[in-house]
Amino acid sequence: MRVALTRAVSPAIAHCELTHLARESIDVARAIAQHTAYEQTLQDLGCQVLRVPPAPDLPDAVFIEDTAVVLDEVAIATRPGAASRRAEVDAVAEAIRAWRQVVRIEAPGTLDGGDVLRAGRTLFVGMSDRTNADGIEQLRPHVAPFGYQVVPVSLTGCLHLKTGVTAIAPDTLLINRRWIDATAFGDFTLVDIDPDEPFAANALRIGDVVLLDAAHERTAARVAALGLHVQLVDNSELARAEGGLTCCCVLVES
Ligand code: CIR
Repeated sequence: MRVALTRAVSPAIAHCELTHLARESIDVARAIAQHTAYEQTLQDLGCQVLRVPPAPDLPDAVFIEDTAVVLDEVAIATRPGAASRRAEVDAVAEAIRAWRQVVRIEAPGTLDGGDVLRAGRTLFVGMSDRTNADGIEQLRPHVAPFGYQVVPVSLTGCLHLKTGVTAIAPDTLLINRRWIDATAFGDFTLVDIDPDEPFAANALRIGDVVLLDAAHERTAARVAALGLHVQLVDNSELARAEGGLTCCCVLVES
């Protein structure tokens, strides 16, 4: 069974962290409705959706992906690069303990889950403003016993690695090469996003279905043309908080 951990949209989301976007007003009711529809989509695709207890005082808590990296063998509770987000971690780690041993990234290391892209036994890790070298070095010994290699990736102009590259099939990555250094991905087929849709590379793959933000229909057409099964999800409000589709769940194969 596949569990998708999610967390409610905070009523304080207007105070979210923003790095590369200008602050725009967020329609909280609409954000909640879109998030509920996203959870329903995950459920329709066979996930058991479980909500971690809400954290109304933590504006970015809905972006649960950043708090944990869950592998088949172990889970890593992160230490987010934004200090305002560190209090999000404990409740998520506690929930994950039902399925996995949980290890932690400790200070001075920082690591955001949005910077960790798993592809087979490789963990590509974005060297972003949120994830530092110490966090990456702490990750290595946590995962090496299970055969994972950690490969740091340079990025510029976007928040996290997965803002600019995600897997849409086992050997295929969807990428924005303006933001992500593609040289790390030599063994993969790379599919470029439509250049007019810079945020389109954040795809969430559930089984054989590729979820994409409905705002990125040109990129969706490119992915569908590969013969992949694409489904569109409306994410207009959380996109204003610099969040994409991967950010709002932590998947646990149980
Ligand atoms: C932040 O800046 O931390 C949030 N406003 C957005 C986090 C998005 N998470 C992700 O890309 N994994």
